[in-house]
Amino acid sequence: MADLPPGSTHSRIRSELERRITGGAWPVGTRLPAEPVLARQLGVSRGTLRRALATLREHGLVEAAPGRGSFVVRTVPTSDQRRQVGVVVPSIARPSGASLVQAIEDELHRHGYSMLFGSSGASRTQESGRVRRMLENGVSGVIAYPIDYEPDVALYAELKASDVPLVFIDRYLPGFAADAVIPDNVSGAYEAVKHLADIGHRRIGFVSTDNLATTSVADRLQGYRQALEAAGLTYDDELVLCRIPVAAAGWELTESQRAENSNLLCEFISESTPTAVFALHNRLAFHLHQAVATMGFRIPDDLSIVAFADDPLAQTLLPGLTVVEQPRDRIGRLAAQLVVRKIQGSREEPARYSLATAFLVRQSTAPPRAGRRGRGVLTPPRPRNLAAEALAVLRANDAGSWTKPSVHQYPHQWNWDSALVSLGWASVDWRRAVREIESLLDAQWVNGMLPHIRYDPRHLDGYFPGPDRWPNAVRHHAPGFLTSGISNPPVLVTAVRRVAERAPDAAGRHALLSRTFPALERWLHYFTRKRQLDGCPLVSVVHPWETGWDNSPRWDYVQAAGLKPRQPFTRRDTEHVGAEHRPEDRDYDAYLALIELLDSADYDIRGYRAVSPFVVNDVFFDACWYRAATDLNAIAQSIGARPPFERGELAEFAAAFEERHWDAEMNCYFDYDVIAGRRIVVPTPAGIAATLSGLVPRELAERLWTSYTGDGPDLRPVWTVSPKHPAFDPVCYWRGPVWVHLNWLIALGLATVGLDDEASALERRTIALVEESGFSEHYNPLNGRGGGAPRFSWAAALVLDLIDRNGVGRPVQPFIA
Ligand code: 9WN
Repeated sequence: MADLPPGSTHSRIRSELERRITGGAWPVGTRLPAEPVLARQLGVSRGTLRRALATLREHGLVEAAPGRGSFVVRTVPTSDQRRQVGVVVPSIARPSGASLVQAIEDELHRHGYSMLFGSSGASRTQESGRVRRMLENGVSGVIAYPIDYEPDVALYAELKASDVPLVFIDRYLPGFAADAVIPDNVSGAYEAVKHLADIGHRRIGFVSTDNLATTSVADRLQGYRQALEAAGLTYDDELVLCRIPVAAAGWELTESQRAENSNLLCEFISESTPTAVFALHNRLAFHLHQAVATMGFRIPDDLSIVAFADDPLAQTLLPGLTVVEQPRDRIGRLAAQLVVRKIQGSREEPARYSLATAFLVRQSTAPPRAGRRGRGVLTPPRPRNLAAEALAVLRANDAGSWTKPSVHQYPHQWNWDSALVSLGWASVDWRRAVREIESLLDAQWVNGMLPHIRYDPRHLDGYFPGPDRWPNAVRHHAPGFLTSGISNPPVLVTAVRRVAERAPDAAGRHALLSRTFPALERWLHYFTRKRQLDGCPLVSVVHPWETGWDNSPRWDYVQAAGLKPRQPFTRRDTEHVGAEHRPEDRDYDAYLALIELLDSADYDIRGYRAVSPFVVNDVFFDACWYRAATDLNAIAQSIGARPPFERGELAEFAAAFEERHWDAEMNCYFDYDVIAGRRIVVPTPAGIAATLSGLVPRELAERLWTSYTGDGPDLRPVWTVSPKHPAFDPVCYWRGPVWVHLNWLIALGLATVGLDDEASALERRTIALVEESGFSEHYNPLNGRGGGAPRFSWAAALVLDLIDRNGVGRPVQPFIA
């Protein structure tokens, strides 16, 4: 006998026959076996079989032709006979969705209906695909939980036009007349925020996802505003964080989504200083709870949290969360009743049913602690966990084996950024630091050059200029890479030496040094062999981007020459960062024109020099090179290799450094314009960073430092242009702002010449600046405010390094040979 479904014998036989028909085993036109045969096959009496066949005839599936037997006439029962309702929600995997669907299914069943379920994911195509398939399958009505962002209004309009009963749950589509069953979001949020105000909170934050057009989100925001108003509090944009993508607010997050959330939330709490927060839902409350724990905050002592509860799971994870409870069961049941009523012919006008929520006060809310009310009083209640915040930044920017300087602004691997970032990784994950270094070396050119950008093919649209602007670069490196055609200050060698010092054991240290040594040697030799002109041993730098100090006034003379590139271009760098923080268009004209000249000369220094106005001996670059050479000699010694730079060669370099960079009249080190044969006399800390080389005597270094910092006794050090210089601009990039990595390098330089107190004071002030303003690309030296791209990797990495060395107070160890 066939394997029959459970139930009464007659209904089991009916289901089995129906399965054969709807499942395709008996297509339309099939003649059913004669009754005695079929009854025998199924192991039932002819009477039972007849009753089952009668039901199939009623449902229009089978017809009897007198004298010829029974035939299949259709494979899908007509909709009113099928008694099925389609239910589409974004995901059944969300616990909140599951309980709603459960309530709907129960209620439909009570009315003699079954449920056809579909999940729309977060996609409009999936949403309409699921609903259309349900209609094809003959559902008589639809209950829909529309997707976030842009639900398919046209699809729902079609349903209405074809008179398919439709009920929305959880949210509604503004301006679209259909039944909707929702929680009373406005009153629920109102009650929660009023509770916070009633117990004394004045700085109440709102933390939400970024789908503000979704009615449930908009309504909760409205309730928040109304409660503030009722409590006599002013709505303040600063206290509202609505930037978390819906996909990043669930339970199943990637490591980088988790880090990005944590970062955003920590930044919000430390910068906007709320004493209490209303969270859009309890998954966000959970993320917030975790994020503030990394800052050393306790709930509710340091921060009260209340959330709209749409997910029972959070209760088990966060015992004691004060919540607005959603009447999920009632929402599901009412939606099912409404759709059934409509299917059965009710002509009621569409209406919105807002079901009352319940407010449950548990342990996550308490009156604000004395001294924590209002801005200014609150620097975080207990020491901020700056290291955890820094690590969250690194994790958010982590691309696997290398780190983006900042997610949106710089989506590729940059040379000196990655080098310094490896120091941050070394303090938390040594192997990750090694990967950072090795991935950088992988892109080395055949001639030894280490490019300033290694492009990530997945993000070519995200940054200008891309590899197409360096067309001849492909001839110089291994296939499969995309790189720029210039290099960067060689701080990597120093970084490798420091990372090696942190190795967990001697074998690891030796392996790292001996693996990287040949590539580092080839790179430093590239500068002396392929970048020397006129017998001078100093490095000929060919592009402002190569110096890393792009629009420093040190290079203004090139931009003033009015260079224009041949190919037109569109800048992308001001899409995420204000134009006031960035170079000007004429700077970009010069940058692109220089690239064209360099690429046409196939990256040959002599060919380029013949056509370009820009070839410099950059004092900062040369200091980095000299330091790198001495560090590499020390590395060689430690692995038993021959030191690559002989005394004589170093002495010649040192003499040229003195001759070209020292300006006796101005008493400072400056850059040298190789084309014009003159010094570029612009006072910037590049002259102080000359100390990195180890070539500057202590007394002189002290004078340089005192004189430079003396220009701005009340400013935050180290401004990248003297405030006394006409080009000084406190917010524009390399024309005044403070940079964490530069401070770090200058502190290293000061320590190198023995100015330990100055070095550690600078490190302390650098940490204080980051504590004050977060991990920015750069900072205004007048007020400390962050500028440029946010959540910047080298700021985070070097703060980690400083903290790890207990650097607050202890200077970086210079260890120069
Ligand atoms: C061009 C990545 C880099 C830094 C540079 C900084 C800036 C790039 C740009 O960002 O330069 O290389 O597009 O502005 O000037 O020092 O390495 O952080």
